Amino acid sequence: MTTIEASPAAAPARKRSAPKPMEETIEFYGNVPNENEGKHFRYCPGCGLGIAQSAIMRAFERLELDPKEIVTVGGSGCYAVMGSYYQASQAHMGHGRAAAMGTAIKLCRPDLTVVTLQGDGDALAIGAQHFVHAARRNIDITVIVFNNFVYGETGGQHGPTTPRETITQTSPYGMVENDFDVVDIALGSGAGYAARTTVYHAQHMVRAIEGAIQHKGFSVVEILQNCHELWGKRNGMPTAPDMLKWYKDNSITAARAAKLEPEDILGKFIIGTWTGPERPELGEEWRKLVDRVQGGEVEAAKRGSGKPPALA
Ligand SMILES: Cc1ncc(C[n+]2csc(CCOP(=O)(O)OP(=O)(O)O)c2C)c(N)n1
Ligand code: SF4
Ligand SMILES: [Mg+2]
Repeated sequence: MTTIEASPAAAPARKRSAPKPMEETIEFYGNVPNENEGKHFRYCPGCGLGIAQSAIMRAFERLELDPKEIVTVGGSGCYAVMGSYYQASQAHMGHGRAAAMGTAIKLCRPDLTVVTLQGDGDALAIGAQHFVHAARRNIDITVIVFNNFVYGETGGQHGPTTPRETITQTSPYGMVENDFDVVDIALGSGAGYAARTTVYHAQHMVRAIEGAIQHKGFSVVEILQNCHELWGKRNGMPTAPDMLKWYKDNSITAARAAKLEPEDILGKFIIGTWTGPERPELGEEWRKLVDRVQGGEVEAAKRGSGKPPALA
């Protein structure tokens, strides 16, 4: 993976209080939608989505968010049920549309914390345009991308993040296409904060999500998440522990990567957080515009200033 140059960000300041026992966190932020849901968890045993789901709850807790102030917006994929496991409002969108719905919710209710839950296929194939335009507009939402390298829910077809030469249901002789770098796309489209982490690095994942939610503006967290069932089994890692060990052995921090030669970081997962330049946030700009228009500037605006614009 290559990540374009941006300022590596410091991890957000940690709270000094000890973490609460996980049972308390689940009690406060978790939810069992109905009796049947409670009896079986929807993910395959060992799926990395469970670890990611817990990390998101931990980040909510560290930020002391009230569940009533959180909205998750889910796309279509194995993670689509995740929103229903939280004590928070949720919207379940058509495939790829979560960033668009998140934008709408945040514009109407700037007081809410909006977090989209999306897959690599959802966010970067069918939903790619919504992703890049939400970044360009710099709406204050957090997009979480569960990157398992495939379309899991539909059987493990290749997608835009499938690594070259790997085997999927639809690339049985090896993937010949190049893959997207989620962090590069986010920063290149205008995100002010982007992070990459893995389900092996649970504490790092919590801090990356925490930093993203704290960031005022569009933020993205790419979570490398094991789908041992549909990707791992086809690529020599048939179990969840196999894949977690693979993340452990092949991840290096952005700070370390910066000191290495390009050939030494080939094929490695560079984990860390990056920040882009500060840009105006869409919701604030809209509210300023509404104030101006309601304040009687309409006619003056129509006439224009008569001068060429000073481009920002
Ligand atoms: C408009 C539309 N096209 C196709 C589908 C079928 N579909 C459901 S989930 C999915 C892929 C999901 O992949 P990803 O977002 O990576 O999530 P994963 O299942 O891997 O967690 C597809 C193509 C759909 N639900 N809606
Ligand atoms: S198919 Fe893969 S991503 Fe989907 S629940 Fe199973 S292990 Fe997880
Ligand atoms: Mg996927």
